[in-house]
Amino acid sequence: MNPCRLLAPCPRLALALTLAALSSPASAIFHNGGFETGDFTGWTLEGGVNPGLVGAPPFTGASVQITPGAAGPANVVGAGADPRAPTIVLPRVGQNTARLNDENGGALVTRLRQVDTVTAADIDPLDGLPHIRFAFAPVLDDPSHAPHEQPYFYVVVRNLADNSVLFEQFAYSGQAGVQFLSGAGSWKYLEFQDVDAVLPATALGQQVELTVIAADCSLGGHGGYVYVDGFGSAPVGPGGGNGTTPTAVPATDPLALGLLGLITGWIGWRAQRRSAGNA
Ligand SMILES: [Ca+2]
Ligand SMILES: [Ca+2]
Repeated sequence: MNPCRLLAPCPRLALALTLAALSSPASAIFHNGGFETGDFTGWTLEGGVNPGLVGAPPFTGASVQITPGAAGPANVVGAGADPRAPTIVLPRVGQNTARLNDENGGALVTRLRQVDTVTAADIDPLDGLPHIRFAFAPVLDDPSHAPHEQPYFYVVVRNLADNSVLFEQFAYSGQAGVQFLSGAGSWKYLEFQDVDAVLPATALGQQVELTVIAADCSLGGHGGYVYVDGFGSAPVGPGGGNGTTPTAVPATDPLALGLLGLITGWIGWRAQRRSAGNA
């Protein structure tokens, strides 16, 4: 909303900049984190072929192998139903949600990546620490292959300064302990899961790399994909899609709200003084 319509007389430039800094999540982490451009602007799409995971469960990022190749399938979707995952509601937030990989086989891997810097705008005032938040919903065929051959989903946030893992999550289709829902046929899925990764205070000012991977089964006959949305430091917002707008952390900051009240009060006081002076 244009602050000039909220605050009359129109605020001075400095005031406008202050308000923008307090209320805008634009400087928060990840460009186009909600895919609201309708495409993958700001992101790098890569991929290749899945030769299978290395080692035995529990798998980690070290288990992931990708034979280099063309970027895997990916698209941005709006409102609609998923025939393989009937209770998933799309889009997750805003008007668009990304879908990495697809229902077809081919042992393809889709990898989505973005590097960005953690700033003070990513600090959640509730705990004073930077956060990375997003929502994901994997939809994976479950052909009951060996675990290392199953379709899988993997997300990791690394600190590029020392390559340390700040957060990672891995699940292969049918993995024990993961509460998969039964979809159409042999498909398994999760409804949207909200992730809130708390970063250490030392991450401030450092570059982090977010990577999301969705892989078909390594034998070539079965597909899998993952919906992702709402990448940023702010809470992803209420579910259900339908144009829901993400909630910005700074907007709920009591300090910001208090300052906004003070500024609004000051403008009202000046307007009163002016009209009193003109009378
Ligand atoms: Ca979105
Ligand atoms: Ca596929």
